[in-house]
Amino acid sequence: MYTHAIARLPGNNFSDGITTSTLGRPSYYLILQQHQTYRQALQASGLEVILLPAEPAYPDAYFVEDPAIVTPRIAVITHPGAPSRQGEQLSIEPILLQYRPVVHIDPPGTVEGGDILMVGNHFFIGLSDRTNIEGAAQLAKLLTTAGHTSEPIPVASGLHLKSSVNCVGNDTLLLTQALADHPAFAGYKKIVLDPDEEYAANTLWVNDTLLTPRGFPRARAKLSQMGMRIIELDVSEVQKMDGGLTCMSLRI
Ligand code: CIR
Repeated sequence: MYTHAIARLPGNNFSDGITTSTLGRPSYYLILQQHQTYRQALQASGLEVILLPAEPAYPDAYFVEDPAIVTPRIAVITHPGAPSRQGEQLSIEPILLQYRPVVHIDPPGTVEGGDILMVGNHFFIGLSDRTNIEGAAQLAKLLTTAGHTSEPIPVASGLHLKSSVNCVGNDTLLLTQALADHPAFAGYKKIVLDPDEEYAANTLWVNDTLLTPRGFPRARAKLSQMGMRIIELDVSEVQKMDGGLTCMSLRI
């Protein structure tokens, strides 16, 4: 069971962050509201939320999932692959030191937490524009030392691995059609998303609750088979910045 979540307020320059989206200019007023509702959903899922102040030098820093990876045994401080995000990890480290032994990814290795999918004791390490082979190799070694297993998997579409696949409990993966037949996921139960609802792949499982983006009714209906409480959240402004529900917290 998770007990805590680290989150960070979006800054008023959050729209200067990296995005490939064509959904329009995001609203600061709305993202603050959406972030607050997200924190309330984490609290309703049983977590104490540790809220960090915005980091004006890093407009993407509220996507706290990327500069660190927390496992039940260790916290890995990453070296993010996006140059504008390198440095976000510095203010996360002192907080994680209170909860886990901390280890590091060092350059030229790059890793972003959005590429790291934990399923029980096993970790899928997405190889993407943000997570390179050197970073993945460093991470695999750190995970092995901590008693975890891992394997690399290429990210063929989307920003990060977890843009397309997440674990929603009970050895079940919620994933896109493109990943449904991937041999790496052969041993798992699967919920496959409709092509026009792929954004819902970024659903966050927290204890006995699933936090899922609002506006994807067929995904929601499929998720109901998990027998968990489902909280739908409007993350329209987060999506405009290429982010989603998993990205905005580190669960501990
Ligand atoms: C970026 O491009 O780095 C941010 N605008 C979005 C990061 C989203 N993070 C995630 O999926 N873990």
